[in-house]
Amino acid sequence: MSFSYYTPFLLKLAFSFIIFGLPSIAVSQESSTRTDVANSREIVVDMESYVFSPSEITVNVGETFTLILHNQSFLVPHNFLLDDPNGTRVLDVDISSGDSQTHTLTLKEPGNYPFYCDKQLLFFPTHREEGMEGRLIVQ
Ligand SMILES: [Cu+2]
Repeated sequence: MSFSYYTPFLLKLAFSFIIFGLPSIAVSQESSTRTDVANSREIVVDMESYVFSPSEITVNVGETFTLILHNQSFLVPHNFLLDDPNGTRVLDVDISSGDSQTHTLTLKEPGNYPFYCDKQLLFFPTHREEGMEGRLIVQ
């Protein structure tokens, strides 16, 4: 392992500081109501560079479920963009590194809902292009 092995990562790290600054204590935006959360199925989604796990989630039409989105990255901010089968944005959540957010949803239209992270650092590919995408199947 030479220094050059780490160079791309160190460059990204340096750019991260320049673009995003040091990780701040994020103000978490909880959009869900507590009564919904108490009764809904919880689905944990881990966000890393550059993958969602799980990357495929299946829910039932009309089911109320809660997404618990964890950004596991040490420095990299991610987002969780969810579109409906027609391409209309359903959820747009920014999650800074180490943070997590909870969102409760009820989807009434069956189909495939793609989700992805479109963050991008300068000229690097978007996180989605790096493989950070998945799909929510409503059946
Ligand atoms: Cu990302």
